[in-house]
Amino acid sequence: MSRILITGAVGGVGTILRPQLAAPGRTLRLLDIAPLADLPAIPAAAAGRTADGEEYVQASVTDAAAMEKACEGVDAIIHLGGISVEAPWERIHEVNIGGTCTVFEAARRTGVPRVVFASSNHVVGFHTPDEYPLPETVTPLPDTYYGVSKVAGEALGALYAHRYGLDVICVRIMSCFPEPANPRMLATWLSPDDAGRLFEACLTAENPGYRVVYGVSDNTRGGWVSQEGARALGFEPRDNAEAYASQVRERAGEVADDDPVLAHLGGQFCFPNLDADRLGA
Ligand code: 15L
Repeated sequence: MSRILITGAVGGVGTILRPQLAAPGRTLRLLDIAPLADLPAIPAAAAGRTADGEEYVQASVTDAAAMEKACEGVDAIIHLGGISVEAPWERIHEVNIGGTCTVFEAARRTGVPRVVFASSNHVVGFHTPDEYPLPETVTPLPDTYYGVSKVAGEALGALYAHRYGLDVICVRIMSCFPEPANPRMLATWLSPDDAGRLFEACLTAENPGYRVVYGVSDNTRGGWVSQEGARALGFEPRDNAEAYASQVRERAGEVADDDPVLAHLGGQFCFPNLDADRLGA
């Protein structure tokens, strides 16, 4: 019997991973600040894949006592919880950096041996196409406060791995959505099934120690980042966003090679008008 704690389970990636990671003999302990009523129903396409049990904990990743309690009896944590886009610094600092530190500390105190941290491509957002494919070891160039928080999360993971011996895998997720939603995602899409395979590899790889990997499908227009780190964990991507190319073209039209959205890996997150203190202005 294994028990996996998933923080941010009600969010987009949590909703994708939940049916993917369900398996006989496994309990998913789902944690989110949202009430249980907000937990989406398992999609029909995933019917038949069920965990032996699901448990629900309503708590914030910033609540140290609640996180320690949520970690009891847990074999691994998938830490997705936090703000998933740009936001004012105070919020990013409290929830993404503070919350991630709280999660690692709760894991250490309760003896959870493995944490899989949902990092992001926005850690390296300001890198440019002439540098592709970016290796896992490339210098971080975050494109937002959000990206900075993911750099901090990876650094916290390194600290907890090297100082306390936790296995920590940081997955720089490219674009994990049910389908590619725009032309950029024809290069950056991580399909739900590939996300399931990748996170399963992160949960089961033997003695990974500290790793940073990119999470992306085998997209024809990809090649922006190295797949070596993920493959070394045993992940084999099988999906390709190209299957959705005509659908995306119909919706969004063609995107020229010199479109600003393709100028940097982080796409729109690199646009000068994305000012965290004027969001929605
Ligand atoms: C992310 O890290 C975000 O959480 C998500 O909303 C997308 O913007 C994704 O990156 C992406 O770059 O497509």
